[in-house]
Amino acid sequence: MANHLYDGLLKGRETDSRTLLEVPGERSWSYAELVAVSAQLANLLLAQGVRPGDRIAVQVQKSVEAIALYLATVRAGAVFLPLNNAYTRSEVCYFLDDAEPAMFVCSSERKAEFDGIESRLFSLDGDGGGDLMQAAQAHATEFDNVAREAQDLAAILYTSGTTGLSKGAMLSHDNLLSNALTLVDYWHFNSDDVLLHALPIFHTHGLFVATNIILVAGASMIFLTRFDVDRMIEQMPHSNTLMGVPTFYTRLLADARFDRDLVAHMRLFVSGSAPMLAETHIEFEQRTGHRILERYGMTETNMNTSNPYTGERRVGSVGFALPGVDIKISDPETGAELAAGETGMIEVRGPNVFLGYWRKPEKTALELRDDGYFISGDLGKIDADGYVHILGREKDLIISGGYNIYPKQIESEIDTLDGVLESAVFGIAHADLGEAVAAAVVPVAGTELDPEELIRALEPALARFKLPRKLYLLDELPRNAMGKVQKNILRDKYA
Ligand code: MLC
Ligand code: AMP
Repeated sequence: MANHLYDGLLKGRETDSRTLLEVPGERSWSYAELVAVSAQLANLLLAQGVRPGDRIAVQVQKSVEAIALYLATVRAGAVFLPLNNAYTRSEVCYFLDDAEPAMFVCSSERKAEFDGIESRLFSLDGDGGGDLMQAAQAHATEFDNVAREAQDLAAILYTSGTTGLSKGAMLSHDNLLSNALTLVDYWHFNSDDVLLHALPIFHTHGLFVATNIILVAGASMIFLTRFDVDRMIEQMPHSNTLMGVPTFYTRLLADARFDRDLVAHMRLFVSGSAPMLAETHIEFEQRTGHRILERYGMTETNMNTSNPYTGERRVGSVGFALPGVDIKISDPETGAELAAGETGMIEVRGPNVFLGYWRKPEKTALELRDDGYFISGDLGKIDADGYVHILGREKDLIISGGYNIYPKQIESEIDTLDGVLESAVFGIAHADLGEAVAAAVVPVAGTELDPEELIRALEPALARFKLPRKLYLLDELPRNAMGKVQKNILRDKYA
């Protein structure tokens, strides 16, 4: 039956014996093989009673089987809900409570923590082990897809939007497919391309941009389970395109083996998810002769803007609104549209813009206007040539190595610790990660606190990438006349 996203991604390539994925040192997977495994998994989902619209929550290591599970979920008409594998048990509990998934797939280790609490619990490990694939093997390698239309829900990705509370962004089949089709065209992807894939697959960038594009183009990818400079340099000669966060590029540039000869054959380097410094763009071009193509996206909208494939890739800009996407700049206070060149709130409208936040209509109403514009929380301007520039963020957010970290969550955890009166969490410049987490903590009067111990005490609650890398003890937090904490003062002081 017609399944909007699956049909658009695979375009009848179900029996194609060409390589889709190559896991270096292990094996290659053809389109046909991955499709067959996804059929077994889709049959398993149905046999487990999964119904159209049910959520499948997934917190697993990056693996080919995890990609098959994504496709299986789409084929079964269910909703894919990937979670960062660094999330702690307590963070995962929040998502499971909120999303009420019909099934939770996690590592064998995590499964042991949830046994008896969650029903329909399966394990999938990085090497394909665990009981999910065992159970799937009993099922047929063919599957009659569940019918799904353009506006049906395909995925939920948790994000904190412009506020600070984690909300599930609901993405439809067409949100994902329309964006992948646009990007294949805009970035000239075709079936000869080989993408070096080193991003995690629990976020928009690695899953919906990188993977969906490769599927739509009928291309292939070299699938690295994580970013590692040695492996990147080893595999670069076998690929012709790369997508990464700025940290990928600064780490490659820090290695002398990454030179003009190594990348002479490369067709395209794309960067996004975090701002890339002008100096990185310039150094990259000087070293390699290639200019990185920077684009701008978001969990709620997939990709919004991109520098052109041909034509000037303007350093310091995230390029033009993609075809079919409208970008406007508005006054953050009044919402009134501003003139070209003026700085304000970036708003986005188009087939890429999500359906709203899962079970939070009041939050959706605050960020998604009736006329379809999504209020991004990013501040910027559109220059006279139509290039969009991101100039800041209104949302209180730290982007560290491409991961979004919401200060409010960390402050709430710090404030529960014994001896803490209050805290403020902010980002400080970090050469490798772009920004790193720092915290200013005010002890209760007369209490002695130890910064290292405070950080350790946060470990059960927070994924490790969110832990403050610096923690300063202060007598009081800087506040303005309204009593609001002035994080800019903290940022400047500890820069
Ligand atoms: C890992 N660590 C981080 C971190 N990643 N700390 C802060 N920020 C990060 N991003 C910490 C770990 O907790 C660990 O701490 C230590 O660093 C080493 O862990 P690692 O796993 O070995 O790290 P590494 O492999 O070096 O990972 C760094 C990275 C990775 C930059 C390669 O974070 C990464 O792949 N980032 C990409 C994120 C991404 O895909 N974002 C797209 C979001 S979608 P300890 O204490 O245990 O030693 C989006 C929309 C859009 O934004 O526009 O695309
Ligand atoms: P997320 O919510 O994880 O999808 O992160 C989206 C946010 O990442 C955006 O709202 C921007 O703040 C930021 N972002 C993505 N791409 C870029 C870019 N090229 N330059 C600057 N910021 C970016």
